[in-house]
Amino acid sequence: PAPRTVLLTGAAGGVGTLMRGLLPAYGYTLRLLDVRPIEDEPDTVVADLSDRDALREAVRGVDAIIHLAGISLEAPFEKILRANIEGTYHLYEAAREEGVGRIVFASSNHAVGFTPRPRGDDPLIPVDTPRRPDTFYGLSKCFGEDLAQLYWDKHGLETVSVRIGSCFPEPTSVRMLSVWMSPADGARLFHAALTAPDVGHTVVYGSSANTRLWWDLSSARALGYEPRDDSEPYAEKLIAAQGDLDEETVSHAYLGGHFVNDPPVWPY
Ligand code: NAI
Ligand code: 15L
Repeated sequence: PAPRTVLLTGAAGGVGTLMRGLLPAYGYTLRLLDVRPIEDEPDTVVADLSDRDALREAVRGVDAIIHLAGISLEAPFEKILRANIEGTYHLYEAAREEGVGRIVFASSNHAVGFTPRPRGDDPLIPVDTPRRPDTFYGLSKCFGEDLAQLYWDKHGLETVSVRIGSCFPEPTSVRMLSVWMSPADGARLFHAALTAPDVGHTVVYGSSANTRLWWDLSSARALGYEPRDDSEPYAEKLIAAQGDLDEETVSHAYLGGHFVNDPPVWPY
């Protein structure tokens, strides 16, 4: 049966807030979890990913989990270790113990951020390109994908790992013209990831059908995802303001953009 009750971790964050607005229209009842309380959402489980008892209670009875919680930028290794590596492990253990069948894991393009971006007629980057994290943050997403594979092979817990590009209301940089995932397409992709049959552990890129796309969306489309948005209408204005990507600038050379040399740092 299609999942109906879904635990959304990281529900107070940017993507979590967007998905709280969009996913109920697909028929889901959302249970929310975050270390930060959410205004007007009194039923949020306010808990840290290190709190195994709280996680176990939060996952009890849900059909699936969308796991967004964690540090979403670069940070000292010890912080990444606690929130993203140990935290994701604790969530998977809670899901296994409570018999949850599927997790949609918010991986990131930064798991492959040191992959040179395609230029000219280069082929799109496939989903099985060797992982080349650009930060400790990206490294933690590599760990999450491997953890997901282990829990599928060993415990039959399914995961779709979504290497999200940039999920924001609008693209705000020239790089984002290639990697943008509109919120509406994000909801379409999460819905496909929750409902496609027999996913085992599947890795997909998460973006809209951008004219300037860098990676191959075929594994996402195989889940039934049909993106409807394209960043191209934003191109002229962004390029006029920022200049086009060039051949010399390091932060223009790789999928991960400025994460390779000047990553934004987690402020907490
Ligand atoms: P965000 O930083 O806005 O939200 C993350 C949320 O997780 C926050 O509300 C935070 O309070 C919560 N959190 C952090 N540590 C926690 C802990 N130890 N226990 C419980 N909750 C904790 O990030 P955003 O942009 O919403 O991203 C969501 C997820 O998607 C993240 O895992 C991020 O790495 C991933 N992602 C996001 C992209 C984007 O374009 N926004 C791109 C690629 C990946
Ligand atoms: C990410 O993984 C970050 O969580 C998000 O804040 C954006 O910076 C995004 O990647 C990106 O690559 O633009």
